[in-house]
Amino acid sequence: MVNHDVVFVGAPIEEGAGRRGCVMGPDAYRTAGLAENLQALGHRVTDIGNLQPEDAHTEKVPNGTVKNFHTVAGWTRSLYKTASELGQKAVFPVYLGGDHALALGTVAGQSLAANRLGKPLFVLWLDAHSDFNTFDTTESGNLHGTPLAFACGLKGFDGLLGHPLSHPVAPRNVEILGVRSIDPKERELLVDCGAGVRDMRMIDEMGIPALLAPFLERVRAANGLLHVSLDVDFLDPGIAPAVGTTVPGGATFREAHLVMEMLHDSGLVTSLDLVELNPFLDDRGMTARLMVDLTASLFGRRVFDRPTRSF
Ligand code: Z70
Ligand code: MN
Ligand code: MN
Ligand code: MN
Repeated sequence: MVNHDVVFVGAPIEEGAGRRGCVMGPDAYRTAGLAENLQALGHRVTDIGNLQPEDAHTEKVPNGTVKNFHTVAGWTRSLYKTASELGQKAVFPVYLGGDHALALGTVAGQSLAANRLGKPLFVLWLDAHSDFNTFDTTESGNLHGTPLAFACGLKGFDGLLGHPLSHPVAPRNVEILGVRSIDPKERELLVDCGAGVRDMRMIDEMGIPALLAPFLERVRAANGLLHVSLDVDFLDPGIAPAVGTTVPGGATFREAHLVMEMLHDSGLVTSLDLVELNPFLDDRGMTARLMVDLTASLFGRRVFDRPTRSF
C-alpha cells in the first residue's frame, strides 16, 4: 500500500450554508480521531490547524440575493492560495470543512496546481446537490450551492477571487454522483456544460462499480489528478443526520464505502474535501464517525488484505 503524507487543512467556514454549525466541523473530525485512523493505516499526518479568511471587504457585492459575500470571498482567497501551494507538493491535502463553499477555493487552487504540474484535474463530486448555481442563478443566496460552477469557469462570479480564474476545471472532467436535488436554472447550466451527472436512479439501476469504473479509467488514461469533494448529504440522512439540508434517498453505508474502496484501489485520488458536517445536528457523533470511517476506506482500510482460498 502506498503511504501518503497527509496534510489536514481546517476550514471552519459556515457562512456559505443556510444555517450555522459547520464552524465546528474541523474539530469534530479531530475529536472523532481522523488523524489516528489514518496513522493506523501507515500514513503520516500533519495537521496545520485552521485557516483564516483573507480580508475581502472592499469588494463590490454582486447582487442583493447573495449572502455573506465578503466572508465567503475571504475564505475563497485563503483556500485558493493554500490549495495551489499544497497541490504542487508531494502531499495529500484533506480539507476539513466547513460548508461546501470551501470548494470555491480548494478546487480552483488544486486545478491551478495540477496545471503547473502539467496534468489535468478531474473532480468527483459526491453530493445530493450539483452545486452548479452562479451569483446570477442562486435563489437561496447560499454560496455553498455554487462551487462547482465556479471551478468550471462559468461566468457570474465577479469579485470572488479578486482576479479571473486562470485554470478552470474542464466540465468534461467532472463527475457528479448521488445527486437528487437540482434547481431549474442550475439544471440548464449543468446540461449545457457537459459535466457527467449520475443520479440516485442510475445508482439503483446500474450500481456503483458500473458508474464509477469508467470515470476512473478516464482519469487514468489522461494521466490526471483526482480531487474528491465529499458532501455529508451524499449519504442517506438515516445514517448521516448531521447536515443542514437533509435530502431523502441518499447513498447507503455500503454504497458509500464501496465508492471509497474503489477510489483507494484506483490510486488516483490526490486531494479531498470533507464538507457540510454540522456537529450541532449530530446524534452522539455518528455522522462524524461515519465520515472518518469513509475517509479511512479511501486511505486503504479493508477487511481482507488479500483474497482467501477460492470458492
Ligand atoms: C440549492 C441552492 C445546497 C446544500 C448545497 C441547494 C444548495 N441548490 N444545499 N448543499 N445542503 O440553494 O443553491
Ligand atoms: Mn454540496
Ligand atoms: Mn449537498
Ligand atoms: Mn492509498
